[in-house]
Amino acid sequence: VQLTPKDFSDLLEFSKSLAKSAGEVIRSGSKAILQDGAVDEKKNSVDLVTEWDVKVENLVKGEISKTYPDFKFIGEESYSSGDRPTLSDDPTFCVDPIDGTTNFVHGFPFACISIGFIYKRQPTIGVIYNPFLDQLYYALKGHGAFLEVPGYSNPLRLPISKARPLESLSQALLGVEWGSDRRASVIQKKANSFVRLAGDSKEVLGGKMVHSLRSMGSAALNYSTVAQGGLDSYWEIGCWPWDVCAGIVIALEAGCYVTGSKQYFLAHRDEEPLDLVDWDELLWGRKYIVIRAIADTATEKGRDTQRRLVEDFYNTVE
Ligand code: 2AM
Ligand code: CA
Ligand code: CA
Ligand code: CA
Repeated sequence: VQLTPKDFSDLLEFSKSLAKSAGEVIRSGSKAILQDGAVDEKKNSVDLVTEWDVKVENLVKGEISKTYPDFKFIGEESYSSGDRPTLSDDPTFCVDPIDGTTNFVHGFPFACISIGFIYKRQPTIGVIYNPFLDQLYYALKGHGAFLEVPGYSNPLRLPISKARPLESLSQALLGVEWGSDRRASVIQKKANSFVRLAGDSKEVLGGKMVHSLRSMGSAALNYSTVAQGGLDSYWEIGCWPWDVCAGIVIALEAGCYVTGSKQYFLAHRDEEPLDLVDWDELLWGRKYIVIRAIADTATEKGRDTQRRLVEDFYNTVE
């Protein structure tokens, strides 16, 4: 399928409006759930899924198949129920109906719908909508990343904050998550990494420590917050394509670096041509670092610093 620039801007508008209507459902679901508390435990007591995850996914999937009947669909709940298309050259939507289900269940206002669109294997459109804060993040490859937020009549271009150069991880406010795999051995390893990042261990970061760690409870919102400039980096193990697809586009368009699980494998919109990036690896590798680019990505020295930051990361975390 050959798509034109007009098709892409239509797809972006379609995805934004779909995210808004899905957001309405998420908000009414939250109201209902906080009143009568209907929650299923999926694999264990922390892997929650609600009837709303499924409802929202069905709504989104239905609207997509009405408007774009030939496009493929990857979604968390469809995947869970055995509908598992592999990545191909076909135009493909990649959707998490509710990212941050635990927050959604608790009424902690950081949950969102994440709609990614993949074209020729490459994440191309990203829309992330937090209906509790009415924040709509979106990006189309090659056209920048934006945030629509109450109080501003025009979309804000990301990053919002004038980035101070990040020269060491020790200057970072860093997003991390506990995840849903709570086997003691897994959590111990994560906690060790948190200690190495946040503590003054002599052997890492030259005895320095990151400014602090934050857990927002939503992978997609971690990505969009790094893109915005509110976090300097987000490190995660275990995410799925629907957690990161939209976020990857938004972060890249905001000038961030994104890495997959292969050491030092970096994607940045102004460096290696993005069609050389191993997108299967980036989407399915399950290990991610997204990091705000330092100010001078235009220079080789700046890019070296950037690589060193990522290297520091790999040397610090387990
Ligand atoms: P969910 O709310 O859609 O389940 C919380 O740590 C964040 O990680 C959420 O975005 C959550 O998505 C996502 N997540 C879910 N399962 C995960 C896993 N096994 N490993 C890492 N992150 C996961
Ligand atoms: Ca889930
Ligand atoms: Ca998710
Ligand atoms: Ca989800």
